[in-house]
Amino acid sequence: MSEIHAQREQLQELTQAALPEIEAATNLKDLDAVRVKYMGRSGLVTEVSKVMKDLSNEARPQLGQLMNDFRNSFTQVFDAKKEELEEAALQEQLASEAIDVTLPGRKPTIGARHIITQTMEEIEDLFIGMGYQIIEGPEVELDLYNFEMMNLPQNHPARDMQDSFYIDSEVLLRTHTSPVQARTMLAHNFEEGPLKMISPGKVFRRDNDDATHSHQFHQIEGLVVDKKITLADLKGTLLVFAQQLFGEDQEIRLRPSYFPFTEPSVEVDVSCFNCGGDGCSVCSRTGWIEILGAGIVHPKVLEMANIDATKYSGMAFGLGPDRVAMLKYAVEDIRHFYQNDLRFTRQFQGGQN
Ligand code: FA5
Repeated sequence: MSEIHAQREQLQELTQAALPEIEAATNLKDLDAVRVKYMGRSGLVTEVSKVMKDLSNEARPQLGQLMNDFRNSFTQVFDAKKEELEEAALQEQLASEAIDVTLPGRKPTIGARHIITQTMEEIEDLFIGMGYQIIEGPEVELDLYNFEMMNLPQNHPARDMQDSFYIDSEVLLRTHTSPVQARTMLAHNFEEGPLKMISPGKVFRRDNDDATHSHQFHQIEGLVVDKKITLADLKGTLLVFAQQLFGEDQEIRLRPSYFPFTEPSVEVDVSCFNCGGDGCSVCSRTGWIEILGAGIVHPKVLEMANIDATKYSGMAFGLGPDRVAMLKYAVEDIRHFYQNDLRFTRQFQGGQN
């Protein structure tokens, strides 16, 4: 009897057992378990090969050949089955991930520009059309620009009207956009032409919040410095502004007022959008609503910015776009703008993103 008779029989039995097991596997995991069982490092075929070291030189290659034959037939059937199961798994995955192209799409949520932003951009466009440039200034500002250079020295009583949030004794959150006037005047070269700018941005005051006051709100500063600027230029400009924003029939009214940085100073009212001037609850029965402060730039302010006040004069205004938006869209409480209530903000989407 041959030296490797037992191994030959074992391998035949393994072949007869392994091939049906491969065929019976229904998924890749079970199939791999069959491979490990027969061909793994401590699998059944390795067991058979353990006698190899005790065999004669003639028998050793013979057993090697038999084992190769087993491996070849195992691998052939195994690979075919693996391919078949992989294809089936792929088909299953494709079927489960199928996209129904006839389903309606999911609409992405698209935000829109806030109504205050829209209002400010409308005002900016209007002044750009009149030849103004837009200049922005810092929200954290020096006392020097916010007050001193606006002719509001330390301990000036008018500082009380703009109580602020101080960072330290020199630095504060700006209380108005007027400091941009000082910064721009200092930087302007009049040999290149007159100065015409607006400056939109956020301002902060230690005001108690109510229907028309917020501790953080917006202003748009306007400043023109040239030769022979008068109150007539200011009135004409503000009338164009009011009529473009609120309608051709809009009238404006200038009332004497006081700001330390303008002389004379005025408060500007527009006729009430709600009653057209007859008097109603929106305008406290006066027919008018205040939207901005303005005036002729005080000569001291020009001089502090190194501008010769005997040669040049200026007009300035500071308007509140929050109040403008309240008037334009009949919003009865300024706090609505800042509460992020989607039922409110969605009313102003108007297709503008
Ligand atoms: C000023 O702030 C001046 N700097 C405006 C100015 C500029 C005058 C240039 C002359 C020349 P006043 O404090 O009045 O002025 O504010 C201007 C506008 O800001 C007001 O008409 C109003 O529309 C708005 N405003 C003021 N306080 C608040 C507040 N707490 N909440 C919302 N809007 C406000």
